[in-house]
Amino acid sequence: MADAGVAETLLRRIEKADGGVDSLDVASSLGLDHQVVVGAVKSLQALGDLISAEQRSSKHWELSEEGTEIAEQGSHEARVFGSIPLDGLAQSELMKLSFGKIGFSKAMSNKWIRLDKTHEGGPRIFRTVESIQDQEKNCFGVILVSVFRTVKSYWITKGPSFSTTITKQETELTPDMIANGSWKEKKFKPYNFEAMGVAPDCGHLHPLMKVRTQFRQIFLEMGFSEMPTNNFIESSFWNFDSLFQPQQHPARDAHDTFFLSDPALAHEFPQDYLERVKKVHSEGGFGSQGYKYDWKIEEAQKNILRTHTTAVSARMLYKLAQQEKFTPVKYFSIDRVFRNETLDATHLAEFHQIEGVVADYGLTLGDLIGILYQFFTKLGITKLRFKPAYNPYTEPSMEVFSYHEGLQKWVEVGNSGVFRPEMLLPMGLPEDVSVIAWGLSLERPTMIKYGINNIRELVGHKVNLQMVYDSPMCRLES
Ligand code: FB9
Repeated sequence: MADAGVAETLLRRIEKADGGVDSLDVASSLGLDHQVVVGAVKSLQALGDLISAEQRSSKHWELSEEGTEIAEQGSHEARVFGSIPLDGLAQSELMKLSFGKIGFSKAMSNKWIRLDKTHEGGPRIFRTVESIQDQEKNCFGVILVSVFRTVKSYWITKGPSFSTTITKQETELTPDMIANGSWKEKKFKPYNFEAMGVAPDCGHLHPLMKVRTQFRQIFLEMGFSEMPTNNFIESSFWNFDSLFQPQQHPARDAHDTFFLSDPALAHEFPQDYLERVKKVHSEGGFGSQGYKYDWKIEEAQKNILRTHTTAVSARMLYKLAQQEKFTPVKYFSIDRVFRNETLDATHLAEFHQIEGVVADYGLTLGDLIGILYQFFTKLGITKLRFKPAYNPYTEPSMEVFSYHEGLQKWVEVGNSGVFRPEMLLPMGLPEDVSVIAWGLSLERPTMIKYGINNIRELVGHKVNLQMVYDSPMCRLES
C-alpha cells in the first residue's frame, strides 16, 4: 500500500473509531510494519491539524527471535526427529545442523530416537517411533522463548482540522494565484523553520592556499607586512643585477630561467640607481672590488619570469631607501616563482616561494638565527641546525635544517642570509642598516602536511579535484 494510501486509510479508521486508534493495532490489521504507519502519522502531522497523535508505551509479550524460529519451524527436538531418515543419520552429521546439539538430548529423553554407538562407520542415530507430537511448538515451550517488551506506539485522534481527504498543500504562492485569486481556495504547507538549509554548492580552497593562509597568519602575528608580488614578469635588472648577481652567473642562462620573447626587454629603470648598480658590478665600490666585467644594459633589460620573490624584496628595499629618513621594516611575500629546471617527483618548473625580510640598524647573523627559530617554532619545528651556504646576494648565507622525527633525519627547510652591501648601498640605504632574509617553499610543507608524495598530485592538470574538495583545514603548528 502506497504511503498516501496508508495515510488515507488511517484517516478513515479514525473517522469510524470511537475516540481514537492505536498505530500498532492499525499496522497489525493492515498487515503493515508499524514504522510504515508511524510514517503516515508523521506525514499527516506535517499537513497541519488533521490529527492529534500522542506517543504512548505499551507492554506486551512478544516472541523472541528463537521463539519466532520455533513457532515457524518447530522445536529443536522435533527438527532433529524430522532430519533422521529411515536408515538413520551419523551423529557427526546431526551435530553440524544448527538445531542438532540442542535438539538431540531432548529427542533422546523423549525416546523419539536412539544412538547405536557400535554401528560400523561410527555412532549413528535412528528413529524409535513412527511420528511425534511437538509439544513445545504448540504451546508451553514457545512461551519460554517469548519476551516482555515495551513498545512505543501512537494514540491517534481527530485534530481540529480533521478531514478524511488529504488536500494537496501548495509549497509556493505564485503570481498567477494572486492575480486570479485562486490562492483563497488553496492550502499552503506551513514553513518548517527547523529544516536544515540545502548546503549551497561552493568553491573549495586548494591545500596550497590553505597553507599559504597559515604562513601569512604567522608573518602577520610577527609584525610583518606583505609585499606586492603581482608581477610574475620581471626584468633581469631587478631579478639579478640589483641583487649583485653577475650577468655571467649560470642561473641567468636559459636552461635555468624562462626568458620572454615579447616584450623581450624592459626599458624603465631608475637611471641613477642603474648607474650605481652598473658601477658596483663592473668596477666595485662601497668597499667591494666588484666583478670587474663589462656590465651590459641589454642583459639587464631582458624580461624573464621571476626566479625568486627576492626580486620583489629588492624593489621594496630600493623604495625604502628613497625615504627621507630610514625606518625599520619587516616584509614578507608568498607567491609563484619560475625556474627552468629538471622536473622530478618534488620539483616542477614553478613553485611558491615564501620570503621574510627584516631591515634595521645593526642587524647581525644572531638576529637572523633568532628570527628563524621564532618563525619555524610557529610551524612546530624547534630543532634547527644552520649550515654555511652561498647565495650571490647574501653573505653570510645559511641553509636551514630541521630534524624530522618521522624520517629520523635532518631535512633542509629553507635558506637564509644577510644581504650584501653591494646590493644595499647602491640602493641608497644607510651604511649602518643591515637586512636579513630567509626563504622556503610553500609546496614542501604542504606536501608534508597533506601526506602527498608526488607534486603532480598537488598541482598541475592531473590533480584530482576531489582531493581539493576533501582536503581538511590546515593547522601548521600542530
Ligand atoms: O622549503 C624547503 N623545505 C621545507 C620547508 C618547510 C617544511 O616544513 C615542514 C612541514 C614542517 C619542510 C621542508 N626548502 C626550500 C628546502 C628543500 O625543499 C629544497 O629542496 C627546495 N627548495 C626550493 C628551491 O629549490 C630550487 C625550497 C625552495 C627554496 C629554497 C631557497 C629559498 C626559497 C625557497 C630562499 C631564499 C632566500 C635566501 C636568502 C635571502 C632571501 C631568500
